[in-house]
Amino acid sequence: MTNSTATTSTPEISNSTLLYTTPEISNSTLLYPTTAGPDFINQILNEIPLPRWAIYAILVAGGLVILLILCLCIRCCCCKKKNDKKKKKMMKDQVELNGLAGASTTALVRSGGDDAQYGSTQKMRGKLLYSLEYNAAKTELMVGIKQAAELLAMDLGGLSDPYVKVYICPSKTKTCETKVHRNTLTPIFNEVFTFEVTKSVLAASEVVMQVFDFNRFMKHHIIGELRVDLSSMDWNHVIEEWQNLSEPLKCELEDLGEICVSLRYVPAGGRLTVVILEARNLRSMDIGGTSDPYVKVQLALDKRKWKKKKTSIKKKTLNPYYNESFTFDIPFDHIQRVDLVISVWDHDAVTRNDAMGKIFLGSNASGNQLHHWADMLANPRRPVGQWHALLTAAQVNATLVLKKKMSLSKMINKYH
Ligand SMILES: [Ca+2]
Ligand SMILES: [Ca+2]
Repeated sequence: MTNSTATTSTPEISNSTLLYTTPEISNSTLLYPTTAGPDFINQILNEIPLPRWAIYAILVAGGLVILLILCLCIRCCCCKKKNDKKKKKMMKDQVELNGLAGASTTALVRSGGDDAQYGSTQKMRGKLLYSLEYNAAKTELMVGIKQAAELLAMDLGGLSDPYVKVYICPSKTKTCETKVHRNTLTPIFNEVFTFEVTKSVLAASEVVMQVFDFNRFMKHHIIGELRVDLSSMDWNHVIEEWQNLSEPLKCELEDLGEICVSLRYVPAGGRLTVVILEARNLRSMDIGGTSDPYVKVQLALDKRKWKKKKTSIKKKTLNPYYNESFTFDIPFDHIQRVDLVISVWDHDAVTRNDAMGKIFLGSNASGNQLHHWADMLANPRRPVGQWHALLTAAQVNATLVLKKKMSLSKMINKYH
């Protein structure tokens, strides 16, 4: 019973209350938004204590601001995409330029991983055709470097940039180099180098011919070498033969370190700018395994000492960074008569400064040094940078014998 009354009474109560209350509530709140939108907005607008025109103006301005922000966002996105594309293109161009490392026009673009030594475990290093001739009357030995073949590839492209270094052992007073032949494994050199050697010294000597791979911004790697014993030669006729290159004797690779130099010549103004950039793997000259290196930049005119400048001293380092620039006035008609001598010295406060290595560039130079000088002349106004392996002062002095400095009065008479 209770159940039935409960069920019957519930609808009544609910009907009476719900039906009665809902219209009232809906009249005031629920029905307005759905059926009378503009009135509702009007009501809101009426509650704002501002004239209508001001409200409309604010709304329009707000809309414009939102539109403007949207436009700006879209533009930013587009610009970013464009910049990304540009960056990618620049990086691609850079990589392409690096690929050309060594081409004189892109000399200042540092080549990162252009070259790499690989295949060094291979037995075949290539072969070299050389000639030997001795002139007893003149006590001169002529070493001809004719050509090489089947050389080992040292660069990533599967090629090498070979040149040959020639010297007589054990005297080693003079080192000669052929020109660099780029991107080839079969270079034809056809160069002859003359060494002054007495017959008795000749009988106790050997000629060393080392084939190197040139790299503009990296260490030059040795491809292979030939050592020919001169003691038992029949000098009655010219010797000419092919021989296979062998692995270089490790103990004889005298490494004095390297120096990076940039050269720039402006013919119109007659100005030569030499920038001593940096050196690396220098020899230690002091106790403690370091040195205090500085670099001397010397100019010679007609093989006579002319002008001289020095970098600062870098204390306790074997890899000094200088980036110091020196400018010399050299008229265009003098430039072919100039030799540029660059030497690295260890500074000592108490004892005499020691020579650590030397090179010279100019039209009298050979190999890499001549190559760099020629590159500078071929690219006027453009700085051309290159690494050079340092030689001993004795080696350089034997090739480039400089006379004493010219007196000022003589110089004035000669050039004015
Ligand atoms: Ca190379
Ligand atoms: Ca020192």
